[in-house]
Amino acid sequence: REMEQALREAIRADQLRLVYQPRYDIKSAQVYAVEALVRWQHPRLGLLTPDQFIPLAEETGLIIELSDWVMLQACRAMQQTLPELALSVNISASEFQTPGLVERVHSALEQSGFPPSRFEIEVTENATLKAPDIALEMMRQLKAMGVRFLIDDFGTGYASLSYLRTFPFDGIKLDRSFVIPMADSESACLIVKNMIGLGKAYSLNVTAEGVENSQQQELLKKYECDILQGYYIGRPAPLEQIREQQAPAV
Ligand code: G
Ligand code: G
Ligand code: MN
Ligand code: NA
Repeated sequence: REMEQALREAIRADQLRLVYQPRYDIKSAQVYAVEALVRWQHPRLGLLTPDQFIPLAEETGLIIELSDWVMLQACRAMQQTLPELALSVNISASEFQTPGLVERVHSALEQSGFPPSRFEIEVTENATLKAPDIALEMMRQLKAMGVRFLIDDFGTGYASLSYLRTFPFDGIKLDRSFVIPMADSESACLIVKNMIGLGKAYSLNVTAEGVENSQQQELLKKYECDILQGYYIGRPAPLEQIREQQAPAV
């Protein structure tokens, strides 16, 4: 419980940090959006990654405060630094099914002046399992504001295909475990090609995660993937660094 108290304080004492990873649009040949990823600059333990504290935040309910901080911070920083790009944030499955998310998102957007039409929420396939009615109603309300929803880590969860019809998702992000083996496996290529086709058949925007080299990039272009994300495109970094990379080369 010591860690719980420490996390509670971290949120208030400004120990959380955000890094951002670019998402590159193939058609326009430009970075289209960034994904915000949280870190904890712990005074004794150093920089902690989400897997070291998000589970605790979920168990203790602190995830609500943490997410509010992430959403407001990311929206404000984007408005100041890269106002032309879209922004995606991760919302935990447990949080997705709690009432109040609509108001909380609305509040972050309003306080920062960030346009809802450039705001995207990433959730895993399991996010609607426990309370599908709450999830569906919440999605409808946020979509009416212009917010978009993406399925994160697509292909690794419990979703059936009917799921894609039931919930009004706008896009899928193919999990990197499918993308990484593409360079040396024909069957991996065939699977990714068909996952992209499946996404298209449901009119979903398709992001490939884990793009680590030019081979994967070329194949994904050939398969008409929409958006690329991964170390080859850009590593998660502070927003100022992303902006510098965005500047035209001279
Ligand atoms: O940031 P990293 O590259 O280590 O991401 C690890 C995991 O942590 C990813 O699955 C990502 O979805 C999750 N994650 C990153 N930032 C947040 C956040 O702000 N909220 C939640 N709920 N999960 C996050
Ligand atoms: O689950 P989510 O997609 O939100 O996870 C984001 C995580 O993926 C972060 O931990 C980030 O550092 C990591 N990541 C981003 N790009 C790559 C990549 O090209 N290869 C690998 N192995 N991990 C990546
Ligand atoms: Mn994500
Ligand atoms: Na992912």
